[in-house]
Parts: sequence; C-alpha cells; structure tokens
Amino acid sequence: MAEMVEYFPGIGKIQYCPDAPPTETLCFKYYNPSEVILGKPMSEWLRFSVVFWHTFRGTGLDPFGAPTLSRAWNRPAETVDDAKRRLDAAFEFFTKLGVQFYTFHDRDIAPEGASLAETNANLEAVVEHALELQQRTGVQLLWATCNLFSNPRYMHGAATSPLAEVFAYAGAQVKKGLEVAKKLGALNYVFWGGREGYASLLNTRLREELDHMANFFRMVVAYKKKIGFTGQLLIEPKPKEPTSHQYDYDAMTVIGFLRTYGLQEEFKLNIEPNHTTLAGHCHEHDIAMASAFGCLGSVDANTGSPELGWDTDQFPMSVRDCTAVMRYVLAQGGLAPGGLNFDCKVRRESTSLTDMFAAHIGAMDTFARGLRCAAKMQQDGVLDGLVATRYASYRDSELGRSIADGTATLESLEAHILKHGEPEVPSGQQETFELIFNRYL
Ligand code: XLS
Ligand code: NI
Ligand code: NI
Repeated sequence: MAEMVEYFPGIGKIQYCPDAPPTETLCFKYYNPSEVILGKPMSEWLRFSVVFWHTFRGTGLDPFGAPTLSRAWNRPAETVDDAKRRLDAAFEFFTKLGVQFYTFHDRDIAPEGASLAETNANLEAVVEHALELQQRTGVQLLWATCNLFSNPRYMHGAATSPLAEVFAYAGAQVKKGLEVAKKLGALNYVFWGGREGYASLLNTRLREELDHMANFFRMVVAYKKKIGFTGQLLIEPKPKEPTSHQYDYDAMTVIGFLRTYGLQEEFKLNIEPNHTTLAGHCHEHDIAMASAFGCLGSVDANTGSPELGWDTDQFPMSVRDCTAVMRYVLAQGGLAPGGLNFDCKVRRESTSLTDMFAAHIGAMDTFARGLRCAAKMQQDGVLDGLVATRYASYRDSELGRSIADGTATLESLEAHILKHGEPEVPSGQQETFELIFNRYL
C-alpha cells in the first residue's frame, strides 16, 4: 500500500459544538448528525455528499484568469497513480468532514487514455482503489455520472449529436459508467445533458435529436436491468450553459419528455437550484415541481449569485432557501436513495484548504438550520393550515369535489354559476404567508 500522506494536516474530525463562538469555524454549530428530528436522525434527512469535480479537480481557472488554487493533489502529471492519490486526499476530506456520500464523473477520477480500451483500463484501476477506500471508511457513492461534454468529440452533443459515431462513443462510455456504478454500489446514476441542446436552431433537427436521446435512455434502462444495477436513474435539468438551449430545460420539461417517450417509470430528477434560477424560477421551484409529481430523487445543493446570473455553483448559505427546500423534502418523507450533494465550488479567491472546510461546514449548518425550521413549521401546521383553507372549496363543496374528481362538465359548471351568481374572491395573503414563514427562521 502507498505511504499515507496527510493532505489536511492540523485539521481533525469536525465536531458538533453548539456553544462555540462565531469565530470558531472548524466545527458545526447546528448540524448534529445523530439528533433525531421528526423521527429520523439529521444525517438521514440531510444525506450530505461532496462532489469530486469542483472540490478535487477545481483549480480556480475562469475565462479571465489562470488557476489560483494550488492543491497538492492537482499536480500537473496525470497518471493513474496521481488519480489514486487524489482519491486518498478526497477520502481524508470526506471522513474529516463527516459526510456519508460522494459523487464523481468518470473522467474526474481517472485520466483518459489514447483509446477507449486504455481509458477503461485506467478507470478500472482507479475504481479498485475507490472501492478499497469506500470499504475502509464506510463512505458511499451517492451517484456516478459520465462526462459527455468536455472531450471535443462531444462539441455537438452526445446522445443528441448529429453524428452516429459520436452517439455510439457516448453509449460505450455510459455502458462502462453503469458497470462502474454497479461495482461501487452507487445508489443513483445521473444524466446531466451537458451539451444536449443547440447553439443555433438553423442547423438543428429538434425532433430527431430528442428521439435519439430517448433511444439512448432506453438502451441505458435495458443495460441497467441486464447487469442488475439497482441504483435509481436521475436526469438533472438545466436550461442553458454551455448550450444556448438545453433540452432538459427544467423539471416540468423533463417530466414532459419522460412521459412523451414512456420513460417515466425509470427516471427521477436530480434538481440543482442554481439551474432552476438560471431558468428564471425561484430557488425552490423545481424542487416543488419535481416533488409534486413524485419525481424528486436527489438535490445538487447549491445556489447562484443574483448579481451574476449564471451557474456559479456557490455553497448554499441562505437559511431562507434551505428552509424552503427542506419543507418539500420533509413533506415527501426524505430523499433516500438520493441526498444533498454539494455541487459547489469555492470562489477562486478562496485559496486555502480551510476554505474547503468552511464552505462545506457553512452549507451543512445552513441546511441543518433549514431542517430545524422546516420541521417546526410542519409540526405547528400553521402555514399548511392556511394553504388548506385556501383550497377548501375543492373538498368542502359538492361543486369543488365534482371538479377534483373529474365528474364536472362545462354544462354542470354553467348551471352552478347561473344558480349561485358571482363568486366571492378572498385575499391571497402573500405578505402574511411571507411574514409567518420568516417567523420560523
Ligand atoms: C453542471 C452540472 C453538473 C452535473 C453533473 O452544471 O451541475 O455538475 O451535476 O454532470
Ligand atoms: Ni449538478
Ligand atoms: Ni450545475
């Protein structure tokens, strides 16, 4: 076995210290994993996960400047041994932070070779090491995914490429990806359609590309069943970036796609709030929409920057937003086998190793507060009660029940209005709802 190097010297296991002063940042003030809230420990409600790509491959590079983050595990050489060392650093971080899960793209954890066969061999060698580390630490793979967007071959898309050869390469890559996910006991498998969209409609056959994408997913389902991979398949919506239009625009669009192609039983959604805001919705909109349709599988727990407006992948630090998300998670009884995956990166000016901890601790504490606030809201039932009153006419009147159960007709509605006249329309009370919500924060 390779010699044990410590990548985060001087930092021990992060502890729950509710009485720590605000200046003590390497501890949790709110996240107490074993504390039971509404019948389940916090760790089970929250199921935190660290991403490998931003956190262990991120360099601080942006379109205007060179890398700023100098990390011992990001040495310029890119061999299988480097990749294994990088995993060692990651597992040291996971265990010191106390998260149960991690996620990766195939190309984050192992280098590409000169051919698919060589690339697969590299991946297999690194996956063996990942398995050992998982077994040694108990950290599990929340989900795996394939990077079908970085390599230039995917510049026109992968499953929606106009080139059959490229589609085939993506299929071959995902075949291996599913095998790796099975081997590592991944609880889920994610498809984020990196370049599955278009830059210009003038050169694009929308319908043909979407038909191909559906066929791709059918092949995935068939192979998943063939090899006995039992993880949940997830699609991650995003409206744009890098393409100007991405087919998996938002939750409702993906739900429509899945139902159009008869795939709705096989896939759920992985919702990323920064993508939701990029689509012009509020932070929790897609969480609410996916949950309402029984499709909320997992969350890429991040946030954007309202000043910038693109996918900045910041750590979620707003108690208001995390409370809003946790209300839906509580209402549906949890996220398992999904979790809260920090698809987040420290800003390029946050260059120290302790910033990596502060970022995750801050977000975990914010979600812990969100969970506590949402649990209190649910227990008191005040907001839920007000909402129930707002819709009571569909339960408490014969007219409402006939609409809800689908027995009403246009004729019966007309007869009702002719008999009873103009309806009484009460206030929506939005500000009252906001005021009450804030009282729980
Ligand atoms: C990019 C996506 C990506 C997926 C995994 O915007 O969030 O990181 O989560 O491919
Ligand atoms: Ni994501
Ligand atoms: Ni994203």
